[in-house]
Amino acid sequence: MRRRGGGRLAAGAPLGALAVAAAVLAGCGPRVAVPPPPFTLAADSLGETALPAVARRPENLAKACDGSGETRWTSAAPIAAGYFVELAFPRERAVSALTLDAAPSRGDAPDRVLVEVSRDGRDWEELGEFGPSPAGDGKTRIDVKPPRPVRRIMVRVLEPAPHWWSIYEVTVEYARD
Ligand SMILES: [Ca+2]
Repeated sequence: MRRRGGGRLAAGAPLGALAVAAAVLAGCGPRVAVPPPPFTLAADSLGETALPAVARRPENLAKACDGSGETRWTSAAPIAAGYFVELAFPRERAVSALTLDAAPSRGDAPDRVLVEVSRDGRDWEELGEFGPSPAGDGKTRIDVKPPRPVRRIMVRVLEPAPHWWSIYEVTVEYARD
């Protein structure tokens, strides 16, 4: 399904605001493991929901991709529908999967997220809805089937929850380079 503008809950983020957020998180990409400099975590308010994820402690978002499974970004507040994180790749990458790891705080994963991908930040394709692993390990794995080239990935919470949202690490898997 393709359409213009990202999100069932909100329109796509303005690029200017995205650039500001990306600048704040500029140190994130190069520290993200192997294969080399894959992405920068970015995010900003889409304006239609009261509390996007990065409105909560954006200064800690880089901890979601600092290579340490012991440091985290967390909302430090109950999850609200519309919270999101966005991955912005410096160039198009063929992504096959990503995992949001909340393992050390297993309850801190959203019950359901809507995932969308885009090659240009304007046209978005809905991958579907995903939830935490049934194994109860605190990991939310998002398979991209079939793998496809993307520059942006939006993960948006669909339902509120009484607990926090924590991401210790984002891991991206690539089909090819
Ligand atoms: Ca971390």
